Amino acid sequence: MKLSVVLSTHAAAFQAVAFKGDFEANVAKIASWGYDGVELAVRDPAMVNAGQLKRVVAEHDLVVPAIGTGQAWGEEGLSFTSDDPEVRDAAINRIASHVPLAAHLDAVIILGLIRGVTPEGQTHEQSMEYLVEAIQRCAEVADGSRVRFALEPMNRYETDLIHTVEDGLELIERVGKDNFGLLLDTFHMNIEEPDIEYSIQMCGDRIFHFHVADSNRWYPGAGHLDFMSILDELASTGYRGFVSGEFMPMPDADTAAKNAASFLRAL
Ligand code: LER
Ligand code: MN
Repeated sequence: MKLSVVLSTHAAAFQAVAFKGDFEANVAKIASWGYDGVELAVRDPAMVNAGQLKRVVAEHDLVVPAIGTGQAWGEEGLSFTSDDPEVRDAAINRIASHVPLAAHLDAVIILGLIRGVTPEGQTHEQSMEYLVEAIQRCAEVADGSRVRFALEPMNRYETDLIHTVEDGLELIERVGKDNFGLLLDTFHMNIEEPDIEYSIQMCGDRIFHFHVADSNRWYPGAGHLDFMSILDELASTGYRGFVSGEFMPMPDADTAAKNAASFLRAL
């Protein structure tokens, strides 16, 4: 099992990003705890130096399995499903601008909060149409490259759009692109999936990335999810990607990341 943890390249407001701040020092610490990779939360690729970033990560024998994009929603309000066409275009262009960075790092591009929420006065179906079109346009930008996109089903308190694997698989059908799949997150699954293991099985080879946090969104081992069973099921789908820690910095970021690595390695 390859392990990574989420690291923000800039200070971020999103609480479940354990590490923010000094990039190089954080990469060194994460490597020292036995991780194989760092998942990067990048608000805007124009703000990062891709070559330097890859060098720092490689110096610590790490790779970047995935790039999170949700800060563009959290901090700038960019959304695939806005009722303002300029905002939708800006969101699509921002995600498209991640493609060269993702190609450089061989990383999956995460589509999480960038899908937005249905605005007042807009129908759910209209949002779904915008969402399908936005993903198709992004996927086309990456045509001919190895870059893939993973949409994350998320719990009902964060968005009204795509809560479960079943919703995600329907969306995959509508989008109709091979480079589009799902990111499953045990925190969201614990809230929304009728049966976590069954949903993992259903998603099968469309699992492009995997987030772990426990039931309380602390590090795995700090709550009541059955990670032995969940990770067994994940392995049985043939998934050979990263299991990536996305949890609260509780009691603090270092303790959380160290405990997550030792708990998951012991399994
Ligand atoms: C992002 O990966 C995530 O899981 C969301 O809960 C962000 O708000
Ligand atoms: Mn997540």
